[in-house]
Amino acid sequence: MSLINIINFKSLGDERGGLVALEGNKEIPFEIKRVYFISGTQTGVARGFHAHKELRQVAVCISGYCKFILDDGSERQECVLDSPTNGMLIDKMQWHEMHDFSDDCVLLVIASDYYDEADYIRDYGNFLGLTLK
Ligand code: T46
Repeated sequence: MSLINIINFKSLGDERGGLVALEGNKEIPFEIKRVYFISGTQTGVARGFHAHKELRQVAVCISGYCKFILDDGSERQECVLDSPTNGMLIDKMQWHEMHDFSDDCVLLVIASDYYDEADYIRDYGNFLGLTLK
């Protein structure tokens, strides 16, 4: 089973430059409650290392690239995000790690809910325990 679910966004760009429009319950398969972005990442630094109990997210590299690892507790799969017209769904209960950020990487993340630390599972052992239930 593929854990990697890529959504191809329509490019509305023309000779003046690129443009991608994302709307909730359309290109993004949920109502959008929050948007954040990660930038200025240092070489060799990795992020993530958690899963969410309920949150669903779509990650888009709007500049540069980075590598994602998704893990459902029984399988780990890798994906490089390197295009502003590709979004990757991070579903609930998918352990995710981000590695190998390019210097120019800007990672935009669109989320289905407001920030809630209680929704994070930051311990891999706890995550594995919950996936076995
Ligand atoms: C995720 C991956 C893809 C907030 O206060 N509000 C927010 O909306 C976010 C996203 C983070 N924070 C705080 C929580 C931490 O104190 O910012 C700090 C850094 O967050 P964290 O270490 O969780 O960052 P990443 O890059 O490991 O993970 C982030 C998201 O937190 C997470 O939900 O799925 O990006």
